[in-house]
Amino acid sequence: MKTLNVAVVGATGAVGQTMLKVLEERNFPVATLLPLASARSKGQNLVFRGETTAIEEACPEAFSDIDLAFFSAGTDTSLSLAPEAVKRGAVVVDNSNAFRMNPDVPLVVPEVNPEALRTHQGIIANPNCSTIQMVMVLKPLHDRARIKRVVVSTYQAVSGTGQEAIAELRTQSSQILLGQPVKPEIYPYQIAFNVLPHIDVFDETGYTLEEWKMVRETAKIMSDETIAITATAVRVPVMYGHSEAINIETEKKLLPEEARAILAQAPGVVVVDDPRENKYPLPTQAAGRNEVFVGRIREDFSTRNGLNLWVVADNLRKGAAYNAVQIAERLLTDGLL
Ligand code: NAP
Ligand code: 3JN
Repeated sequence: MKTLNVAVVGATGAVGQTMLKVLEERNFPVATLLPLASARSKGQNLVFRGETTAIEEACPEAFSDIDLAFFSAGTDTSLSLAPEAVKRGAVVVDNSNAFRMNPDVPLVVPEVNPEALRTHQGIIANPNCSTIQMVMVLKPLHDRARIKRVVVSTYQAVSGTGQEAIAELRTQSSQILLGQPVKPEIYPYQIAFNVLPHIDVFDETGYTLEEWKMVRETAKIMSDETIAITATAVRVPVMYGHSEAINIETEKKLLPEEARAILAQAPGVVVVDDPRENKYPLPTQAAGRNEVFVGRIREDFSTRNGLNLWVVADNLRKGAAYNAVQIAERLLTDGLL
């Protein structure tokens, strides 16, 4: 089996740390691992497959001997260093928004559009976490009944914002329970015991960039501009696991039991839908898992061909690191790396 020199850029972050775990769990054929981060982390150690490895500062020369680089250090780092890595012969799987809508860059969820990988020119983009878990459920239903419109509201965990936000929720929760004042630093308002209808930046339309990512990325991944999508992205005081309430209208009638049967067959999707037994997907149960969970599948009686669904996934795994490793696995098996 071919083994690869692998770099993880952003190795100290919430996504990067999950990436290392997933690479180990999947027994990915890593010959050598190069953990990269900012100058702040240079010289610190981390453990991969039981071996202590020193973190290096990400710079163009770091990619000289690298075959495959996973990027999870933000858009600016991807914009400046991903082309440098490609120039030096590496294939890049990028977790940021930097290249997602670039027509020359495949935007891939392996269960949905693996064929897009065939045309890659060195960089493959991993979609936004909220998009990934949504298209995992939409695609099989679209193939059967053609989705005309999607209305989605998200309930996104703080781990989507990174390590500092995880710490902020922990600190604020204990401060509030102890009756102490809280000082928001990462979010504009207190996140503990609160709900913020604000993820990423607002634009002149009144929508946030996170909401637009869900709209634009879904059209690209599903190769279909005809599906009307509108999104409201909300941050909730959950550590791990994004949830989504999704309403769809289809061209052909799809009964809840038909949708349930289609989704039960869909790779990477698990149906958890037995309301009489109080069984439905929960972020606490999705955390640490690679699958996308769907339940509360029910008819929308307010329209002719409508369905409501509740979809939950671990945002750091299927929403980021696991999807990225799946892309790399697929590149390997298809001889594209
Ligand atoms: P995080 O926990 O804050 O970690 C940020 C990581 O980036 C750290 O390893 C940090 O290194 C590194 N970094 C920051 N500036 C750098 C620089 N100039 N050069 C090299 N490394 C640098 O954030 P996260 O949650 O892991 O997210 C990281 C990025 O992944 C996000 O900005 C986003 O682009 C992407 N992401 C994608 C999804 C998705 O939906 N697919 C989800 C979450 C995040 P230090 O520790 O040295 O500062
Ligand atoms: O907030 C979340 O739940 C997901 C966050 C994703 C994210 C965070 C910072 C920068 C992204 C992303 O993946 O779109 C980015 C970015 O790359 O723009």
